[in-house]
Amino acid sequence: MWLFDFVMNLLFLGVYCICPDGWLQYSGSCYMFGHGAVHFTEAEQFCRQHHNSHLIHVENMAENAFIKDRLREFKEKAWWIGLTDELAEGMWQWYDTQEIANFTDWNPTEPNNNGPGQGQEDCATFWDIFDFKWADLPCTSKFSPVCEKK
Ligand SMILES: [Ca+2]
Ligand SMILES: [Ca+2]
Ligand SMILES: [Ca+2]
Repeated sequence: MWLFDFVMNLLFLGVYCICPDGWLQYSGSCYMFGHGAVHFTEAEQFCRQHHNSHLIHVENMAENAFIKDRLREFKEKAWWIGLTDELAEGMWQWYDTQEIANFTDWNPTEPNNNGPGQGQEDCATFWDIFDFKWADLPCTSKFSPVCEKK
């Protein structure tokens, strides 16, 4: 009986407790919401320093909806997504794998590469004014990171 409990505990830990303290688990990934406003590259750096994660790579509608629901609980106005067209204008690539984005959730007016008076916009965000649909904004803007660890 003792052995049975021991094995069950190991299984439980293995299945349910794979995320570090303070991280949120969803469908095979762990997420952490950074609450400091930093540039895009600093945001990616922040994630790498925290359990070697990356800025979020949104694979599908379910993951996107799950994260947007969480973001609505916070006061921050915009959050970095690990998606950029810095290498080639209009070609949106995931920062962790360089893959071209398949699923996206741009607001209908975005990406426009053209914020008022802000010049080029090469980095993607969840933006509260669009109910956290995505918008491109200048990579030098300061927002909070959403980190994802597989
Ligand atoms: Ca993901
Ligand atoms: Ca751009
Ligand atoms: Ca824009």
